[in-house]
Amino acid sequence: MKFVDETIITVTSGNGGRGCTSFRRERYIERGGPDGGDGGDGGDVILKIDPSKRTLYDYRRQKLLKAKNGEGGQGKQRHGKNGAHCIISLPPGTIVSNADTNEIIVDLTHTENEYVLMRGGMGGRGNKRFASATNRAPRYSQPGIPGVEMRLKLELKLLADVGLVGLPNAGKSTLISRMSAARPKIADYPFTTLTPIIGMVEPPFGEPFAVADIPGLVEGAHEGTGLGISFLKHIERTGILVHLIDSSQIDVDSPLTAFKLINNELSKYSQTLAQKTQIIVLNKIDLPDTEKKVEAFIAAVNNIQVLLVSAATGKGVKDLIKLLSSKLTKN
Ligand SMILES: Nc1nc2c(ncn2[C@@H]2O[C@H](COP(=O)(O)OP(=O)(O)OP(=O)(O)O)[C@@H](O)[C@H]2O)c(=O)[nH]1
Ligand SMILES: [Mg+2]
Repeated sequence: MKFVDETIITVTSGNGGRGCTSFRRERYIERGGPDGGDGGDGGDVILKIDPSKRTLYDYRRQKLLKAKNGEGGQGKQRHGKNGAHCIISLPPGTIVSNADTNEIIVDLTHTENEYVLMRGGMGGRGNKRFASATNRAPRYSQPGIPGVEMRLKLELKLLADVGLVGLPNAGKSTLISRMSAARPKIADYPFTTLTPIIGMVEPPFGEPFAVADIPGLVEGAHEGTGLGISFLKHIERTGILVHLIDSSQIDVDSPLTAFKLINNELSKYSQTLAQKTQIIVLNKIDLPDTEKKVEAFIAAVNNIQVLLVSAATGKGVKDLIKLLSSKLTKN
């Protein structure tokens, strides 16, 4: 199972500017020679790896990207300005192909951090360049060469940045549907989620990030009980785990039972998972009688930060998104 972010964009390199036809016109100088300058070159389309990017999100919105045209040449041999390049910053791992032929152009994991995809059109030559012994006053210059348009397919295998873990029914799928546009199945029976789902979360500031919702974990998950083990590997490479707990199910006499059970499964599966940054989130705080249970839990984990949310009403979810975003940026 892989999660793929994919989008198609259209890129265009800049047109070359026109060469200029012009003659020197100055007082006291009769029949001044040709002095038309060359047009500027059109801008290139350049692909660049930007390690701070994690998704192709920007290019879902902005699908037309164009380099600037070169400016025309002018009299007095003035060269037209070259057009600005169009620089497309992409996250590491992006595979770029020709959307019409599906041919892979470049895999941005295996390349230098900059790749010139298309050169801009060359500027045309001004008439000055055509002057020769036999034609001292050429009355022509070249037009610039037009830029080229191309449709590109961008593909990125997404690695989730955040993994949601918890018992079945904790509300993981409800939470991901609150945080992102993902619409997993939600129901009041355990094991509703059967395959991992990924959702893109857009924080108010900063880069979007990917959250993975996996099936609920149960005791013995590391040995394959429940849907268990095959899904834990999907969250092994995430930066952060959100450990979600149904606050209405907390037993005040032994508030950490569910929390410990899950952590035990994680550490039996792999130390990498066990040692990940974990954000503890108590869910369903909209339900009656959760206050005492929440208090008991907080007292039992002393000093560890605990967030309170209701995935159902959305309460606390913004704060969770902000916290995750800031932790990911620091990583
Ligand atoms: N009252 C209340 N109910 C919630 C909240 N979050 C989830 N639920 C309910 O809890 C039940 C389980 O929610 P899911 O999101 O399917 O739980 P899950 O953790 O994804 O469960 P599995 O996929 O089986 O592991 C559903 O009936 C949800 O409507 C909440 O904040 N408040
Ligand atoms: Mg679910």
